[in-house]
Amino acid sequence: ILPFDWADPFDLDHQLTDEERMVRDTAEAYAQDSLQPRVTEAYLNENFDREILREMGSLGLIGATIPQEFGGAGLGYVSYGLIARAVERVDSGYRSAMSVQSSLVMHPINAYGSDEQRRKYLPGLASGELVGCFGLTEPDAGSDPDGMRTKAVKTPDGYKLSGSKMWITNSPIADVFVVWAKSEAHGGAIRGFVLEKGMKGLTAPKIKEKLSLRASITGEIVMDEVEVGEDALLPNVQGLKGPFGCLNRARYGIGWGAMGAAEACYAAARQYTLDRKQFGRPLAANQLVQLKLANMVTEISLGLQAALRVGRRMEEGTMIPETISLIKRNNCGKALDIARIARDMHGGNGISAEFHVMRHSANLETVNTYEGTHDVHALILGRAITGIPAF
Ligand code: TGC
Ligand code: FAD
Repeated sequence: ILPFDWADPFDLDHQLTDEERMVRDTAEAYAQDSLQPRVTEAYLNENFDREILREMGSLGLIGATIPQEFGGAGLGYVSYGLIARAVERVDSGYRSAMSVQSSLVMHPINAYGSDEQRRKYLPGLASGELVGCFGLTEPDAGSDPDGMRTKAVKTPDGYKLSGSKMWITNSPIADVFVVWAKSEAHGGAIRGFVLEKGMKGLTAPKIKEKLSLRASITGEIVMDEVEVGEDALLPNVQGLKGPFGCLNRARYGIGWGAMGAAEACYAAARQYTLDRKQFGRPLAANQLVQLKLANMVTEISLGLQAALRVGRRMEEGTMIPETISLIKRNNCGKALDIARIARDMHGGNGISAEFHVMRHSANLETVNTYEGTHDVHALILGRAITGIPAF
């Protein structure tokens, strides 16, 4: 009989290819050696170090699935998921920076852009020389992006964009802005545009005093009659399926990433309760404590297997979007529960930055909300189950 591995009960390791294991090891070494030592200071001071994107770029951790001819690593979706998991084991905010750049900025330019747009932006985004952001959400249109007010009005040689986007990861430091607007010239359909820092009328003020995801920078995008040429339009997609095609990939990565944060909390709770003694024996000797650890390892193992399954289907070209909602919703919800319980298991120490669990718990409040809230993904699944949209 083989022994139970508390850190990998279903032997995920052996379900990966050699290449995937190599990517995972690179991402984990970088995350633990370079990100972990600076995360507490970054979180407490609400400071995202922009160099992190250059560092990730130099290791091939950005745009993992983008073809090599445009600077990407040309890897599969499981590799992308493993990067998200390794980075989010340290902090959800660092994974955010990576996944926005890869899935929400590079993917639309690669999938919906012209060859010139691909050549102009993708190599710089892959290396981390350029920072990208993705503007879909607005102050009055979050769960319902179809309610957006941002408009693109046709001009003789391009478009004029007006409107504002809210809660946009990376926007205050972004060089490249992928924004979605209703275009009058296309019958009011939602179209994607690539804007650049410094354009007249374009500003991106920082949103301060977040109590979650503090190591990630978040802002608005304000467009006051920003004039762009025809070359700013993403030519190959129209309608909400444009942004949703990007969200499929980012949500999938979050399915892996949230499990990374949960694994960090589970490992910390296990070690803490083995080390700490109360009533003359380790906390881990109590049934209530073991129940909590058993629940954690169960949810993490199942969540990782589900994420792996969805990733393999993405690689085969047989992905079903609702299965992404399933893992995004469940893995985020379970990770949040695990982080809150791990915080409790650390007692008073659990509220200290030194023990990391409360930072993960606070971060996962955002992760459970962005890219479609927990309940919105339930409604997406509900529609698929019943055929009735209940939004
Ligand atoms: P609906 O009628 O369902 O669809 C409109 C069109 O889109 C197509 N479609 C999809 N295409 C690809 N993938 C998917 N998953 C798709 N889902 C829908 C659909 O076929 C249709 O195409 P067509 O050709 O017929 O026009 O649209 P709806 O308005 O009824 O959708 C409702 C709902 C709730 C599902 C949707 O609005 C939704 O998902 N809301 C959540 C919004 C959201 O997730 N926002 C995320 C903002 S970005 C972000 O949070 C980044 S955080 C980044 C970080 O820091 O990590
Ligand atoms: P609302 O849509 O107003 O929802 C409020 C509550 O109502 C939620 O509980 C929701 O589940 C519930 N609700 C809504 N509709 C229904 C319904 N029909 N039935 C039942 N309940 C419902 N967006 C971007 O475009 N780009 C980014 O880079 C980005 N980064 C983000 C970073 C951070 C730190 C945060 C916090 C958000 C980010 N977002 C980004 C925005 C994010 O996607 C939205 O916050 C999210 O989609 C929810 O929208 P909302 O905040 O407007 O909430």
